[in-house]
Order: sequence, then structure tokens, then C-alpha cells
Amino acid sequence: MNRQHSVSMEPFNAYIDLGTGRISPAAGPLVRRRLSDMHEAYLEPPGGRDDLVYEVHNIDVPATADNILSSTTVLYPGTVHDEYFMTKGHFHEVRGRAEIYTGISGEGLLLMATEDGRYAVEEIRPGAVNYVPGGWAHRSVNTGTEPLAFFAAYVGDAGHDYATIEQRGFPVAIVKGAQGPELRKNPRYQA
Ligand code: PAN
Ligand code: ZN
Repeated sequence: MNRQHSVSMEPFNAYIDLGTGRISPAAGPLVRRRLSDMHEAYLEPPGGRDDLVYEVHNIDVPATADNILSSTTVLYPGTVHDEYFMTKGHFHEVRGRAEIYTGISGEGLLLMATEDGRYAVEEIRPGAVNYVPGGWAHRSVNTGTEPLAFFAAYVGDAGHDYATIEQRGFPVAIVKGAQGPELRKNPRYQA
């Protein structure tokens, strides 16, 4: 069969600074999240603090199933009480949509959870490729002392469901222990 697909885009490059994780020149919108955008995410609220927690540098393509959306996230080091700085975390609105992360710089953990309360933790570091299957909510956590940067790519129609995590939380939190990162049960978690 000789079906022709209508061509609607031109090929292009984007450039990631492998030191900082930033994409420059900007290839799409930059999202910045501060503690005030996510104070309910931490086990204990951050009080009057309003630190910049992370930036998402997007590569702008239409959010359709024909495209692959991608971005880098730069997650700054820090803690709220003893809980490491982290992203809001989300399910994909289209639950079956998978995602790939790959570490660029710094060190951290990727916390994942299903709606029925299973969870998994994998490291994010340069060279690690994290495969997040459909149905797993995901949140990244900076457990190091430098910014954590990673690249993410996913099917364009996935969408982001933040509300489910805002309401139920993740089953565990990642906190700074005497020997390094530890998991702590989230007492407010609702399966
Ligand atoms: C990532 C995340 C990014 C920021 O690109 O969107 O790390 O985290 P939140 O979206 O949870 O604030 C991704 O998983 N996209 O689907
Ligand atoms: Zn995602």
C-alpha cells in the first residue's frame, strides 16, 4: 500500500546544556514551581518559605498522539523540614501513557505509585534511563547537594492529572536520614 501521510512539521534540533540541564535557546515555555505552588505536597508545610524548587524547560510541539512531548527538569537541592525538594508529581490523564526519564546531572530518586497503593523507587543519575509504565504516578526527588537535571519524553496526548496526587498524596515520602535517603510512610495517604 502506498499511503501518504500529510507532513505538517519541519525537523528541528533543540540543545540541552549537559552541565545545567537547561535547554537554550528556549524551545518552548519555561515552567517554574515554587514552594507556594505545592505546599500541600510535603508531610509538613514549609511555613512562610517560598523557594524556587524546579524549572521545566519544554520543547514545544503539538500535544497530540502523533507527537512526542519532551522537556528537561532542573530540580534544585533543598529540604522542607527533613523532606527533600521534589516535583508535584502526577498521573497521566490518559492513564496508559508511559514515559521515559534519563538523568543528565545530579542525583535523585524517582518515586512511582499506582492508584491501588503499590509504589516503586528508582535512582535518577547521569546515564540511568527510567521507564515509567502506564498507570504509575511519578514524582522526582533531589537527594543530592547539586541541582538534579533529567530529560523526559512521553506521548503527546498523555495530559497531566495533578488533582489525584494533590488529594491522595503518595504512599511514602523520601526524607533525609542519618545514612542518606529513607522512605517514610505518608500518614495522610488515601488509597
Ligand atoms: C515531567 C514533569 C516534570 C515536572 O516532565 O512534568 O518533571 O513535574 P510535575 O509535572 O509533576 O510538576 C513529566 O513527568 N511529564 O509528563
Ligand atoms: Zn509525566
